[in-house]
Amino acid sequence: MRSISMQSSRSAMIAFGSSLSGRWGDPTQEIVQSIQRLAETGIVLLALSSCYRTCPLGGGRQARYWNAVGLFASAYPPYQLLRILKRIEGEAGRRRLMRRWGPRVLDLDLIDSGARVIGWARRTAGRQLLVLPHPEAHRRGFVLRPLLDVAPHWWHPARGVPARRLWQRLHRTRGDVVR
Ligand code: A4P
Ligand code: MG
Repeated sequence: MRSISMQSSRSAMIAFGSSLSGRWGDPTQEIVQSIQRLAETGIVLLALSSCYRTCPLGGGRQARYWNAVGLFASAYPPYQLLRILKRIEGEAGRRRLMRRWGPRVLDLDLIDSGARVIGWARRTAGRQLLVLPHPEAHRRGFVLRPLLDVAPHWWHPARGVPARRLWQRLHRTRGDVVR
């Protein structure tokens, strides 16, 4: 596993989620192909977590998700990274549905970029273009569990709490991640 300091402005942590097949194949193929697209853009994978089978967060009957987290090196500033992630979601065939947290071909969330804190002071003011760390990451086992595979010493930059403690707290109350 190659490594990078999480404080480095070049480090980026990306969470992958998929519950539907798309243009590139089944959910795990969607994730693998998206990593290939990131590499073509110069966003280089340093470490990839296991792929976890997870219970869906969101309403209605839905298939389980596949989730993973990757640690990357990239020269892009965070807004540009987010734009690239949205473009790749589109290339994978993701369509925007009205329903929030509905099933999806590919979801690419920027969890961390160089330990920057962006948008947390105004978090209650509705959806924002970019919030860093991702505003829900600390509440989600399907992000925290794979994140610990690639960055076991990661601290949440806005909350000042280690990922391991966030995960332990969550795991005690829910147990929503299945390998
Ligand atoms: N946005 C702000 N900050 C960020 C960031 N750090 N990373 C904005 C990514 N996006 C960020 O996201 C909505 C808006 O958030 C974007 O316009 C972006 O500018 P989206 O990906 O366009 O839409 P979404 O994903 O449907 O909405 P949302 O609320 O972000 O959903 P999530 O949080 O991505 O969750 N269950 C399991 N088991 N596993 C999953 O992976 N995923 C979801 C979706 C629901 N249930 C799941 C899973
Ligand atoms: Mg998303």
